[in-house]
Amino acid sequence: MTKTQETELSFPAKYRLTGEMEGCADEQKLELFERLLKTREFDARMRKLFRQGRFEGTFYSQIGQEACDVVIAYQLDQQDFVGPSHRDLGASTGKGVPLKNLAAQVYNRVDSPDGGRYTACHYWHPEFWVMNPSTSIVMNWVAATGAAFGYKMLKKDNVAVAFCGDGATAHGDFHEACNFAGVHRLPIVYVVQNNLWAESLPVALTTALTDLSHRADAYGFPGISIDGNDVVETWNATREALKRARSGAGPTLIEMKTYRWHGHSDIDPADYRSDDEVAHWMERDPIPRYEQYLRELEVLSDDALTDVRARIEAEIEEAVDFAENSPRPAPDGYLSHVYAEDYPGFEFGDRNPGDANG
Ligand SMILES: Cc1ncc(C[n+]2csc(CCOP(=O)(O)OP(=O)(O)O)c2C)c(N)n1
Ligand SMILES: [Mg+2]
Repeated sequence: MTKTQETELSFPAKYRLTGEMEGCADEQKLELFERLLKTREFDARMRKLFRQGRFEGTFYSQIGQEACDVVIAYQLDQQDFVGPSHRDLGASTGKGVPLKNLAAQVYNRVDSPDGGRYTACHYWHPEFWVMNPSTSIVMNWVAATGAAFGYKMLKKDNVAVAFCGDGATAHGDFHEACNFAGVHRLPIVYVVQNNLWAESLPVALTTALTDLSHRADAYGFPGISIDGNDVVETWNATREALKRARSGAGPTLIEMKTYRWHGHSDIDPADYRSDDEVAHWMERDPIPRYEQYLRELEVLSDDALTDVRARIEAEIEEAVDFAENSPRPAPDGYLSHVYAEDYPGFEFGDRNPGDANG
């Protein structure tokens, strides 16, 4: 595993991207590339900062899987609901959440949308309609399904998108959410990121299925399996599923085959995997494949790439600075957002438990 985080254009010819990205203008193709690269670079920077001891806890790297959530999130309207899980930085960056809010979340500082209360990488932002991921995995599917039900009852043409991993598909909440969405033909797209592992548990011990898209068969809506490291295929499949949801035709489940390059979180050396397996997936890195595709289309030039990299670098610097200068949450704020009213036996003092930052 000697490859650096930098994207490299050398990859086997069989992974070259071809075909049209339906309904995607050149400016959108380029903006999507910028969001993908920004997600990669921000993640790589946070991993370095964690190793330098600049923030506590851990970090859940998404490197290798970015296309799975950036591509669909990029296509959403502001008021479409997003239910991310613990490895879904791209669900926020794809939708345009500023990096400074995300950095403050990683650092657990008061300027994070959660006021510094939650665990690392549980990225969210209320103004962008990205929900706070749930600690109990795949609860976000139940919440996103509820949001989709709300959109339907209110006759809005918004959609919801929920993300999870392969391991989460064995959990009861996954099945209850799918069942309800199938019965009510809800406007929702479910994305399963099959990265072959749930912590150290291989997918073969989670399910006897080869393609997790077959999970949808039990709930009466379509399921498809795609290469989640192929931006073109991911764009077309998610675009179609979003169209289907918005038109009232109901849910779609998309299994995206992908891989996380690093451990479950950054305290996991991931020595349960073989070097060959990791190398095999690094060759299928989604970002250089897409970069090459854009170069062949003459949508991306060397000069444009220099500008993109400079903008990303500046936003990351600003975000790190913002997080490092944001205060830690005050200790006496720990009970805020827990009780609607003062609870007998607890002393809130003059602090209003409803205050955002305690
Ligand atoms: C209900 C529940 N069980 C266990 C955990 C601990 N846990 C957090 S992430 C995770 C692995 C999830 O694997 P997967 O769904 O494949 O997602 P990935 O981490 O691979 O992205 C586990 C076991 C949890 N948070 N919630
Ligand atoms: Mg997994």
